[in-house]
Amino acid sequence: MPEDKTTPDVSEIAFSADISVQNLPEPLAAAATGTRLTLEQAQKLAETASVHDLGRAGLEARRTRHGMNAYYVRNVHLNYTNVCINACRFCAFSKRPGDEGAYALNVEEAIKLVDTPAARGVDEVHIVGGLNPDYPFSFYEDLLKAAKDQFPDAAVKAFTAVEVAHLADTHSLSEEAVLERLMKAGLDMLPGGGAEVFSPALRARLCPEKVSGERWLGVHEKAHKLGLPTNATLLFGHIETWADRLDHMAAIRDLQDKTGGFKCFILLPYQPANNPLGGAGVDGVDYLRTMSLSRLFLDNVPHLKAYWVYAGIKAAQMALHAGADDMDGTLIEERIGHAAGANTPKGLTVSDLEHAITAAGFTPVRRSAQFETLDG
Ligand code: V47
Ligand code: SF4
Repeated sequence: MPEDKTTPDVSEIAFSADISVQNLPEPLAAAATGTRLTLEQAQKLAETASVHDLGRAGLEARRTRHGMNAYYVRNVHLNYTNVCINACRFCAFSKRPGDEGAYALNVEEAIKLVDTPAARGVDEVHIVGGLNPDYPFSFYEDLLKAAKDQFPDAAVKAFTAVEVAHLADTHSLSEEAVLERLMKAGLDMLPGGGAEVFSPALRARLCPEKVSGERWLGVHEKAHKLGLPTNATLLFGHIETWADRLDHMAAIRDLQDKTGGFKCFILLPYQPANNPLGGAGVDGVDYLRTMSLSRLFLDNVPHLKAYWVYAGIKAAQMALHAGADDMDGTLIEERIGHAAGANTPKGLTVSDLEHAITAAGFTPVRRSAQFETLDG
């Protein structure tokens, strides 16, 4: 068969000498090769550096860590309830009790929802929900145990720091006690949701009922001390400034210096539909520049996720060239981003994901929830 010349070898283009760190202005060249950026330097880069320069530096920083690998996970998302006592202004997922479309699954119903042929053999079960005060504490333990029974080979990554704090408050327990009981029931990892943006002034406008950024960080610190790895997120592209984004990342970097417990940082581009906040959402160039700056600034967080559900598959492919090394997973049925207008599929097959990664010029690598490499 003659060689297909219509499809260029992306990896050769992407990694040619022209786009190496040579001739990058400082402090980008130094950051690309491992020198820590100060907040002031990062702010200046955010204001002045081009998407191309940031991208070259971000790509170099991700290549140093992960070479040509781009990770994905076979996973399933399970949202056990959308009933929530909070009303975050960006959220299109939550409902008040009794509202049309409000649901609160019991353990059997929740497990039935993910008992599908597509979910067989997943390596990660991601479970989150609204803050629903009607569940007894035993529900969370039973849900973890049932998820472990249903998916014995999978890691269970469940309950954001916001849910953990809610459980502590509503059941008069310390956050440590909540985490310890959940770990005993099968919790392997905390997801990174609920961090939003840490600025108190912004939280007062975006999510006034939500726990503070300080408390979110405190729950993650306690989890790390108990040996529970976690992820971190930033919701961006709404009303925040670059200074807000960087302050948020600085708080994550500081905690990571102390504990080393964060596995992955995930940029969540704001989805603007069906919520009271509205707005335009994130454009592609802003997404790529923010990805590169995250890779450079968060020098101590090993993985950076291009979450295809919120970014779109094409932007996520480009993000692999801007600093990201992970595409998240198959998901099967995502609800939070889709409620807010994400126009991506609700799930992808392994072959879709591997194709997206390969077409972008990278090597697909199947991983566990905690980023260990898995076979095939
Ligand atoms: O906690 C809510 C955010 C999060 C909107 O840890 C919104 O591996 C954008 O955290 N636009 C859920 N974001 C998603 C999440 C996540 C996803 C994949 C992997 C991991 C991980 C974590 O999405 C929520 C909230 O912070 N969110 N509404 C919105 N309109
Ligand atoms: Fe509730 Fe979470 Fe939605 Fe806020 S983002 S309203 S805490 S479900």
